[in-house]
Formats: sequence, C-alpha cells, structure tokens
Amino acid sequence: MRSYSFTHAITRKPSASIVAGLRAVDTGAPDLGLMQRHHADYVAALRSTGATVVELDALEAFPDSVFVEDTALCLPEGAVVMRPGAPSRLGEAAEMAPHLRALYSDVERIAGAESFIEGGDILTTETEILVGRSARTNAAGIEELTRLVTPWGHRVREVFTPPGVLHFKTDCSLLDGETILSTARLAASGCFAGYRVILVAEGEEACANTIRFNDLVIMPAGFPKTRERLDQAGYQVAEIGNSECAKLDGGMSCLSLRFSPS
Ligand code: CIR
Repeated sequence: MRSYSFTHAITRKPSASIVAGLRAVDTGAPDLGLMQRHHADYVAALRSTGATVVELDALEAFPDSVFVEDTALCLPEGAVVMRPGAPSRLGEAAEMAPHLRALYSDVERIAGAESFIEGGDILTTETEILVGRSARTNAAGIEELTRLVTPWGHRVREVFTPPGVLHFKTDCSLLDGETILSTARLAASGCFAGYRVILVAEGEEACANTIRFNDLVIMPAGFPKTRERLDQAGYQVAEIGNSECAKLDGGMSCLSLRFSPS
C-alpha cells in the first residue's frame, strides 16, 4: 500500500469552545461558522477520493479536538494512541482510542509518564517514519513509539522541528513516494536527504502543511506561487479555506487521521 493511499479517515467537528484553542500568537478568535464551512469542504474533498470518512461529534471539553491528527499514529498494522505534550490536549487521545479500536485489531498507546508525542510531529513516508522533536514531542515519546512500531516492520528516524515551529509537519508534507513539500528552513536542516524536495514559495510558508490523500493534494487556499509549483509538478490540487484553523496554528494534516487498516 502506498504511503499516500488511504481507505479511511477520521475527522472531528469543531466545537464552540474552539475560541479557547491554543495558539502561539493571538490574531483574534476563530469564527466557528466559517470554520464549520471550511471543515465541511475538507471532509467533502477527502470523500471525493472514494475514502470512508468517519466524522466524530464535537467535544466541547477539548477546544483543540478538531485537530485529531495529534491524537494517534495510524499505520497499516495497527494504531498508536499518542500522549500530547500540551496538557489541555492530553485527554483527547483517550477520546480517540475507542474509535480506533472499532477499526483496528491492534491499538497500542504511549503510556510513560514522561513520554510526550503528538501526531503533528510524525511524517510517514514509504520507507521510514520521521519524528520531529519539538516543544510537544520529546525523546522519551519517540523511544516509546519506536519500541511499539519496530515489531510492525517500521523504521523510526528522530529529526528536529525548527525552533518556534509548532510541529514537524507544520513545515512539510509527503506528496508521493519520494517527494516532500517543505519550507526552505526545514529542508536546510538536511533531514530530507535522498528525497525529492519541492520548496514552498518564499512568504508562503503557511501552506507547507498540506496533505496527499489518494489522488488529491489538499492545500490551504491562497498560496498561488506554491500552487503553481504543484500544478507544474503534475499534482491534482484542491484548495480548502484554512483562515480560521490558521489562527490556531492548524492546517490540512491536523484535521484528519488518514489510514488503511490491513
Ligand atoms: C495546538 O496548538 O495544539 C493546536 N492549536 C493546533 C494543532 C495543530 N495540529 C497539527 O499541526 N497536527
């Protein structure tokens, strides 16, 4: 199975408490109605590729719970429930676990009291799993993940999320088996040696968080220079409004768990 072919996705509707979501810089409260419209467009784009999308109900108790990606790593062989490094998000992982158990026979979890890891720091490619150490993901979390997925035949490589950047995938995305979309600042770290790298245009760093989902590259709307680069490279691109999630440092990958349970 290609690392960008998926039969399933899980999303969660945004809740009214989204206005209390975490953010590095306050640029104003997100508009729930607009976020709901963008979210519906996003789910429709996932479904348009033929995948089954499980849409979970909003969770008022967890303002950031629309960003489901951070709660789990889903691989063909099984799923691993994360241990988010943001204290307000720790409980979101337990909320996701039963939904994964409904689809997978093997669901593991990061359990160590000192282990922290969020899905946004994990990029799964055809050959390896890159995990960026960040303010949310620590060495103990990466070690525990490595112990869990090695028996499934996966190789984990620890990398570094640039300082001041929320997650590793805030700055990069997988476009196909060998191609990564990246900001120049992350690519400069050398972590993508051996891959073909397409850089996002200067000034358009906020669109590096894009996803390849089956035939589509789903990117945030409003980044024309990068869009042109992707068009020229031959990808089929869909743009989705992301103005409200962007106020909370969220993008296209954060809004879904994407997987094909075997
Ligand atoms: C947070 O700070 O945790 C949320 N406001 C944004 C999470 C974005 N998730 C992701 O990049 N995977």
